[in-house]
Amino acid sequence: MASLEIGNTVPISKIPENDRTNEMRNVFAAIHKKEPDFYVRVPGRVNLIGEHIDYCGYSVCPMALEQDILLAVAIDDGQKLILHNLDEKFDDFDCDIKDFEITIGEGSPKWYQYFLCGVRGVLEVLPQNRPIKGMRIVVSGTVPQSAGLSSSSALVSAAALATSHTHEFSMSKEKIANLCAECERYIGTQGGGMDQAIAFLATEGCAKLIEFAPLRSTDVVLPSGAVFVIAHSLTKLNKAATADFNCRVVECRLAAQIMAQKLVLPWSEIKTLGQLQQALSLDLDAMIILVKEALRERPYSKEEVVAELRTTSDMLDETSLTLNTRHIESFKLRQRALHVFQEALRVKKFVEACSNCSSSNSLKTLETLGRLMTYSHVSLRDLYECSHPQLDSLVDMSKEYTLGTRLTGAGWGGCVVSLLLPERVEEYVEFLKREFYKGLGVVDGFAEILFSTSPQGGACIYL
Ligand code: ADP
Ligand code: NG1
Ligand code: MG
Repeated sequence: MASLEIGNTVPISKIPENDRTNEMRNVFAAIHKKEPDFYVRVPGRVNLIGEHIDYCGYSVCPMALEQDILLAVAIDDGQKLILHNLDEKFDDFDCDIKDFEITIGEGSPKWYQYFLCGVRGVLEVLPQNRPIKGMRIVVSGTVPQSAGLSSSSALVSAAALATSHTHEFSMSKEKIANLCAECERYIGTQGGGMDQAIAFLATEGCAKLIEFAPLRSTDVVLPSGAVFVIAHSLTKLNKAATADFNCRVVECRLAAQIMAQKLVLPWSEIKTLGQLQQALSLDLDAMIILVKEALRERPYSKEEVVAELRTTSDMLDETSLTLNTRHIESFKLRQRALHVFQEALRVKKFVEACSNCSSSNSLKTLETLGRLMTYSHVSLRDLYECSHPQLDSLVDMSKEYTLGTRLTGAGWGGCVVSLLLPERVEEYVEFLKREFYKGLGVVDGFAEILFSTSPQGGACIYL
């Protein structure tokens, strides 16, 4: 479909007519007695390789999914934000758009709090004299939730895009992606920005190498015979409901800071392993050797970290920990840092293999990519400890049919992504239905939990 793209901003095109958009229009009309003014679409993503390294400053290689968050939006002069979700498990919500709090308590945040993160992010950067407008919104989401396919960022980013379009405040894709990465942190997780970046910067037909600080994206053309299949382990984790995610962010930070201290660098200025590498001007192989020399295998107690850094517990809370990780007493540093540097190397090799691929070496290339994906999973399971027995079981069962399989997204449940040759897809899917899902009592509804996928485009606005 022809689209109007001004510079590097989110494209605007005509709303596609299909059952879903018709349902949204009808529900919207039934509730609000009028048509939406515009729609916003933001996709979920599958990360092919580069897991848990974006928040350390390292590049990742995701692609956008067909599954997305779609919003129908009408601008509301009454300055109210009124939300309705087509999924009945999500309650209606409304508030004054100029006066709301995002207070995150125990357990999973409420769904609308993700939405409010995106609204807040844009309102914070609106020019002072811009009148604030309300929005009436109907939400339809098809990204599996808490499954590592980035439903949270699709929702936060859709909310931000709706708010910016309502206020005629257009930003470059990079700017709004960075803004969404920042404002999703109001939910409590200290993510790195991969999800919001691919949500805005994806283009149909290729995966992306996403680099950070400054945010950049480069096409990664996948070998022509590559098919990616996503399989849900039927376990889930809401990443903001526990301290697991932030604990890993903090372990990487402490690893960087203790290594910095040992090398007589100003450790409190170093927040990520990437910053440490930059300060040392070493390559990734040298960083791996350094980790093995500087950090021991046995976990560090908080007391030991404090002693290594010649600081106090209160100071450590301030410089290095998040609110929800201050109670943690044991940190694995060597394992987490090794995963990060080795995974960063795997991303480089994955992208290099794709760019060196030609018709004469495409099978060899696919085997290389699959091997890198499998090694990535082993590292996430053993060094990073963010897998789940059901993910591991899916990975093990997939070996016979796929070139490589790994957990995707943050883990602790959720989905695996497999690389396959086209001729093996059907038998693999049938095998999983029979040998994995049937044993768990699932015999239908596979469209949402077991599907092949190809790289889709990024966020857009429909009129
Ligand atoms: P993910 O791996 O999918 O990003 P998260 O734990 O980060 O998982 O976020 C999942 C949360 O995002 C859900 O519990 C819900 O609050 C919110 N969410 C995602 N999709 C939707 C949707 N379609 N409607 C409402 N809330 C959603
Ligand atoms: P998911 O699993 O989609 O919530 C999270 C982070 C990413 C990245 C991956 C692990 C957020 C919003 N997303 O994704 O930044 O760190 O885990 O590679 O925090
Ligand atoms: Mg998420």
